[in-house]
Amino acid sequence: MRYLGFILVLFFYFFNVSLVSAAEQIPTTNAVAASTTIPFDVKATVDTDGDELTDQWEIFVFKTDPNKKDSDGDSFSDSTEIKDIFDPLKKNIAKNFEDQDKDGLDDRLEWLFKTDPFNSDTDGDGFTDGNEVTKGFDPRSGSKKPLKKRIRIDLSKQIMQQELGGVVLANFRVSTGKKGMATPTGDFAIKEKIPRAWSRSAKLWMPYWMKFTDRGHGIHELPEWPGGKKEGVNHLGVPVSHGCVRLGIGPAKTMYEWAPVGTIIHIEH
Ligand SMILES: [Ca+2]
Ligand SMILES: [Ca+2]
Ligand SMILES: [Ca+2]
Ligand SMILES: [Ca+2]
Repeated sequence: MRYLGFILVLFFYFFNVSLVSAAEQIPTTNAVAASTTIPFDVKATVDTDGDELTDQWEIFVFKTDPNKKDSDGDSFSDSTEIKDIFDPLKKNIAKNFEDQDKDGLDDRLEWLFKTDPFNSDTDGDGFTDGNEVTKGFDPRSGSKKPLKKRIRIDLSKQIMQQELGGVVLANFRVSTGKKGMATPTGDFAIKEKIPRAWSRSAKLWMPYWMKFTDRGHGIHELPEWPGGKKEGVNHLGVPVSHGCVRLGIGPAKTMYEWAPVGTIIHIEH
């Protein structure tokens, strides 16, 4: 009996040590445990207010009101605002959506791709949802067939949309053709890509050039004078070009690297 206390101390010592070391060895244990306690069901269909967001997505993901189509009362429904990358809880504020399962796909895109925002690999094929979307694959199926890429340009809004499988991945501000030199509307395709093209007529460099008409229309970064000065930094959002579609520094490179030759460009008013 006189050893009982000693044995108990030993027992608790090892018990605690093993708990600590288990937690240290598997740092994701806590996150997994927390997510499995959330009764979120990606397949649930109840949408009490009929705003396209099921009650599950409203309550557990976006924290919007499942009984009110327009949670912040700004006349735009919760789903419209989320699609347009706006905050459904604050009036007229663009939003950086959270990525609750840290898989590289934010909650907005999880909703649009119909993936599970609390499971980093919805289709269980070993690739995270974010990785699949970045590479252009469907995060909901193990299919090796890439999703369709499309570039949509809205001349009235001076916005370019990067679309994958019909889902808008991002919106970028553009500057298109000015009056009398308007950018043509319709469906085109990227004909050629040149990392840094030279415009003989304008005597300007056009970085990240993607040509889409034989008349010389293309998408490119803000043009650059031979001395390195950028043209029209303040003109994004205003149609001032000679017909080309200008993108800012950053978005131009993003789109150049993302869109292969042949990608459809849809241009409308
Ligand atoms: Ca709803
Ligand atoms: Ca609203
Ligand atoms: Ca995510
Ligand atoms: Ca996957």
